[in-house]
Amino acid sequence: MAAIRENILASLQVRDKFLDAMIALDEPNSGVMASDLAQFLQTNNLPLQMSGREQELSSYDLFIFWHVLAMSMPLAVGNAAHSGPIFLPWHRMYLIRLEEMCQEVLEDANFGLPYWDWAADGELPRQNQWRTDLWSSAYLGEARGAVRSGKIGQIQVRLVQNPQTGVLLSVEPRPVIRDSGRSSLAPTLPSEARVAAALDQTIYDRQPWNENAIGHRNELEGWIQGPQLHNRVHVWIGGDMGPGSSPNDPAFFLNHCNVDRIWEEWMGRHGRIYEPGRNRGPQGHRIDSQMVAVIGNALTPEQVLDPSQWYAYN
Ligand SMILES: [Cu+2]
Repeated sequence: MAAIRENILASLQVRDKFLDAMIALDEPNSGVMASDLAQFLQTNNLPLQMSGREQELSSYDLFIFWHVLAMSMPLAVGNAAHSGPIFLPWHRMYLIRLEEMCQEVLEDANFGLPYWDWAADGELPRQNQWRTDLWSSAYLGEARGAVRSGKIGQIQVRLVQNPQTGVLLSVEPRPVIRDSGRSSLAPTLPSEARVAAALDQTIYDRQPWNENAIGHRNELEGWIQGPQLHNRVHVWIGGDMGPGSSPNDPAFFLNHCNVDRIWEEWMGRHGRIYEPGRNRGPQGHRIDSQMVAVIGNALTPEQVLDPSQWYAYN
């Protein structure tokens, strides 16, 4: 049976399960050491450097590693997970694998990741946007500063990407850090009108397939007059949501689940159509390109275009 993905504010049960799963996955008991990842990068000649303290990592940390790695793999257009058509399918695969891991630790095969409908909060007055229930100890904890309250207060950050050098650092475990609503680039959350504009786009993606392309993917990723939508939520939260290690903040998954939900809505309206197809468009972004995977089998955009075998949105 497929999982149902719900609004995190709509179900206390889903909220609790999500937070419990985050904590459980963050236990540093994966059997993988920081030096194992550094070794893996070297052996496979991958374009990512890693340094810092030796420590055992959590399963959660492997998702951080995966995201940073994909982001560090440049393609003719964007990278293996961003700034091109692959952005939406790659993050869909990534969330599917996280959802599966949550289901395992929760022993609940029907658990679905929750989403955060950020555009609803984007309609609030600016000063209220970072003071909603979501940023309380019952949900995600503090909107600003070190997150020490509630269940997310237990989450430890161990892998951080240096935004200047791109190096992935294994650091002394510390809390998640946020700086919500203080960025001059994104003083407010995305608006409903902006989501509607992304849904109105009739083309999924098109040439030049990058941050300048006119289409649904680029509207939703948020480069057009950016930061908008997905990008804007990263910038608005700030702190750990900034660099490539942004999945360190569980808010990352709520953001991306909402992004994926909007993409689903778009496909419901315009058809399950992905561009570019086979043998055309930039390498690594095609419908039959194998996406970069650290956990689970590498899938293609074509294989995730219809997610109904895994989940549906409520
Ligand atoms: Cu990403």
